[in-house]
Amino acid sequence: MASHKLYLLRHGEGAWNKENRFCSWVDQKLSEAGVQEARDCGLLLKSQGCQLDVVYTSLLSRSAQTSWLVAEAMGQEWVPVVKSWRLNERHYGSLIGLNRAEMAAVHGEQQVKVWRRSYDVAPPPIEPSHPYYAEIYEDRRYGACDVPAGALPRAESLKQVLDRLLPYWDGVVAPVVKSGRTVLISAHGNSCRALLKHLEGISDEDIAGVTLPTGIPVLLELDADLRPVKKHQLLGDPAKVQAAIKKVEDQGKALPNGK
Ligand code: DG2
Repeated sequence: MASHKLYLLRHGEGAWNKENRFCSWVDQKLSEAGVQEARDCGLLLKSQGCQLDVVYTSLLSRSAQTSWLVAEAMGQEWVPVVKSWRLNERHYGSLIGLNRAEMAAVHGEQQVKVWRRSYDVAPPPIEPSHPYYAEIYEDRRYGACDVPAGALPRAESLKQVLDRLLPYWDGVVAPVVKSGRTVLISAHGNSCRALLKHLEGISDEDIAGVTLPTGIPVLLELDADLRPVKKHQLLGDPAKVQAAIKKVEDQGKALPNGK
């Protein structure tokens, strides 16, 4: 029997989601549409009677901003929000800032799919000469992490995301869920996919087929030992959810204008 509800959420559309660029650890804000997605998500959760106790987010503005907008739309602004780099998006290494469709035109759609959705292949690491290297590693938010700055990732596979996320899940979030409190994790496409893979025991192969669109909440119903009692559900109008999934999948296609 389900005793715990856990909500996972990929933030609303960010400025670089809109431009179809790998955003990853670059701190882009929500687009106008992303702000609306976050508000709509809050209204949807409110209409379902969701009462949050704690929200966890990454250190990236787009997930934090989403958590505020969701809580505001729910009339639950008082709910504590806790942040960790361990919920950050997957580190896309040297791909950061590049346009997916242009990458598909140059390297092929299959290669882009491997970079985006394979479980254990990491993209090439970011080098100090990369245009966004200094912006990421000189940012003071990463000076106060539970690992030294030099140990932060330079590129990650989904497996490596799970490896750095699991201690946070096991040590911080899971005990709160087990205690009966309702948790929202407002994070990113791949940090949510990694956690979903772990909680549902999704195989290395099958996780490639799991796509999480922006602003669509994912409900997981868990038993007392935090084992899922049924498959996760993407909440909201099914046609809208399917269209949003297709949009994310199509981002890796080699369109001439990269849009
Ligand atoms: C996207 C994920 O992460 O990109 O880093 O650009 O969830 O922060 O928008 P998010 C990014 P894909 O894995 O879908 O290519």
